[in-house]
Amino acid sequence: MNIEQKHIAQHNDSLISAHNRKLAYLKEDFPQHDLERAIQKLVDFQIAIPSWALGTGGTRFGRFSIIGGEPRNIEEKIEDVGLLHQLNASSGAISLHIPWDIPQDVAKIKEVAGRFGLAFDAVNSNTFQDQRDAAHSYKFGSLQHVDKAVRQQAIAHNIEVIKQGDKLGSKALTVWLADGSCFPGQLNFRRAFENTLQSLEEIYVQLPPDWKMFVEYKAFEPNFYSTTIGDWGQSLLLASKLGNQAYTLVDLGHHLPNANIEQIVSLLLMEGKLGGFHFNDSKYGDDDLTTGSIKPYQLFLIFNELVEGMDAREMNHAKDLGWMIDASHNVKDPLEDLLQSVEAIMLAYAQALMVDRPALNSAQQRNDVVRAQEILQHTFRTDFRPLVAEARLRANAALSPLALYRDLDYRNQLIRKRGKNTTSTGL
Ligand code: LRH
Ligand code: MN
Ligand code: MN
Repeated sequence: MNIEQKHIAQHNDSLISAHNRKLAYLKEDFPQHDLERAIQKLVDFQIAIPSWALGTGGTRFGRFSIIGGEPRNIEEKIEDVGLLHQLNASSGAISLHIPWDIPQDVAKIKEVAGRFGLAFDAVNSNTFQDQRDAAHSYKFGSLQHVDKAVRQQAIAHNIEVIKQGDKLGSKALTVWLADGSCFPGQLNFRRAFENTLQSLEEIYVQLPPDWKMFVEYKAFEPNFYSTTIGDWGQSLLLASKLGNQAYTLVDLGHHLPNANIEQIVSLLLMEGKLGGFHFNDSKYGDDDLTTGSIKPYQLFLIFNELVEGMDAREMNHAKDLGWMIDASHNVKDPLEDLLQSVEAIMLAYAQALMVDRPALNSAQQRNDVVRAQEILQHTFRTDFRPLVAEARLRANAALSPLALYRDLDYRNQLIRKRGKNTTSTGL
């Protein structure tokens, strides 16, 4: 399904005078050059949507398919991302998870993606669930497993995922392992780590030369005593040993409580080993809530380090890292939730772009703690939403994507087309 350009135009017409008024306030307070630079960067910035977030998610305590109209196959998942991209012009890619997604008809999948101008971001492998008909179980791990046959099965799966992703035009493999242990004594840590490294090496050598491998870490869950790639140190160690195509991936929900994620980001960037992000938000652990819904200041501080560090290394903000959402939950229309997440990410990025960096540097050099804090908080508390909206306007998208989605009653259109009782794969 497509949104007609005339609906976007009518929607924008109805909001344009209020929008221009808000933008004019910013023009009074900030140099035109800085605003224009930020708007252009926002136009260029794209965030990949995870295929597994498009249906209503759930937890091990239940899954409520209350929405309806959820995508029934990859083509429909791509169409949903296409819809988001038409609304916000910032969701120009999809990240697949194999075998939750089984890209059978590659030509057709590429044709649908092409219709919406979508790219395929990192492909994700899955060795945290047993697949039907699999010869071996991952109950005691996959790439770390004590039995070489199990490791080989997991290695072969990852190589297969690279092949599938390559056909679609993906340029990265994300490896997240549930491997670890639940009880002291269960695992020999050193051997588990060595097995994991060796297994990753066998996958790494199969990467096409222009591909990256993202090594994702997570502190706990599903294992509750140890996780073999449990933090950024373990991930960085693996990525460094593997080589310059391997990077650390930061999922915001994967840290122990109160971890200083912005500092982790800064140091990984400094080392040239930051691969990308899985954006989400959380209050307790890996809650996978809407990005920016719980800790928006933290999100801004992360982007503040990203802009500072990427500029220091003369990196391309839009292209040199993988920007992906990783969220899945029970209570919202997933498409509305994703619009909110993308909006929150764009806003944090806009805020970080607008930080008075020379003034912040100077305050830091003078140990003027109060001034440094004031600079960051002044920017965070300024309403830069009109900059994000202006970027959308210039990219022929909607000034208020969520409002237009609701005005067009899009969910009911999807329900009419796909039915009420739809299920999709995913967590
Ligand atoms: C693990 C994780 C990882 C998986 C995804 C479904 O918690 O963040 O990225 O691939 O969730
Ligand atoms: Mn993740
Ligand atoms: Mn997670």
